[in-house]
Amino acid sequence: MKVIHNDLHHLHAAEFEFFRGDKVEAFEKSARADFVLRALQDVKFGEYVERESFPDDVITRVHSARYLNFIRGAHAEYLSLGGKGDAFPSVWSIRGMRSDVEPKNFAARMGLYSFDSGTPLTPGAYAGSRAGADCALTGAKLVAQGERSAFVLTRPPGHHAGSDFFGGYCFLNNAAIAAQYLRDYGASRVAILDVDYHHGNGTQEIFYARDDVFFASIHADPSTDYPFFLGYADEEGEGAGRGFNLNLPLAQGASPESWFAALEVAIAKTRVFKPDALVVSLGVDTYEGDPISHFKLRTREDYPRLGEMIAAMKVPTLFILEGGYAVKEIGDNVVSTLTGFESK
Ligand code: SP5
Ligand code: ZN
Repeated sequence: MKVIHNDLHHLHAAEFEFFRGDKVEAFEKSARADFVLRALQDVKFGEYVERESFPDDVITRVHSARYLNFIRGAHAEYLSLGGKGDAFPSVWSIRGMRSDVEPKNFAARMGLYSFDSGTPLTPGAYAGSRAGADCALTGAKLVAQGERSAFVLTRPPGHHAGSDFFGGYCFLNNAAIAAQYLRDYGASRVAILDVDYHHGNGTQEIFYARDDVFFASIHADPSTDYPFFLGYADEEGEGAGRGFNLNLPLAQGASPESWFAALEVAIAKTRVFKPDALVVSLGVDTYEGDPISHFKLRTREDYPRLGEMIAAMKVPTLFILEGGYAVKEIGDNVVSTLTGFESK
């Protein structure tokens, strides 16, 4: 399998995040990607392909130009205003307030373009994320040109970032950007399967009204888990997109058996859609030892089976790394999934 590694991911490295008002150690650590890389190398998995640079107009197929312009210059602007360290939002535009007008005030724009205070805007957040998007596009291009599969080893993750907002450790939605590229370069229908513990609210928002990109997600019940305000089973898409969004929320503590039963449903519905290409938002925060999540998937028993079940769809597949915060085990969980895929 081709592997595209984001060589610039370490430009984004937060020390702290906010959790319920407390400053806590950041969970989305730069070591995450290093452990995945080492685990791949330990078993000599994959052929490495260099990141190619793509122009901004590929990114603005998914993110608004207004948002991209903001996020590109946001940290420098923060510093120029006397800010120190990482920037965090503190005020948000909520229901009944304006989001069409972009305020002059920096804090106001931080709030306009975000939905939580747990996503530190570091000095390198944009550069690291933009390189990650290029890696996702490099992978999408390989798949569009006929590769059976590729793996994008990147961070920060992407699936919580929407058309014009960051959050959930995500700034640019790699999976959405890759899916759109596949649509623009040959695929008539693209499916996105999101197996991260958290609902991929950004991806859902981006494709909610569309019938050419099917989004299926297995995740913790939003009534108890982040991102809380999206991810319920009754969200089926809107307009032309009705029927092309599938949410399969599960209770905290869900067993591997119930998780795989949900995966069977997601895969069955994806097959009916007959995608020309598949993008997998591969979060391994479903792992039993994850420090912020509450599912129970196991390294040797479950992740290979996930890979095998995806392979059985026989659709060209692009895997993109999302969450997974058990830093020491993240590599084994990813390798187990990808080797499971390759075994079929
Ligand atoms: C991509 C991804 O997996 N994003 C997840 C964002 C989750 N943000 C909320 C984190 C809440 C941390 N809870 C800490 C509990 C420690 N006991
Ligand atoms: Zn997650």
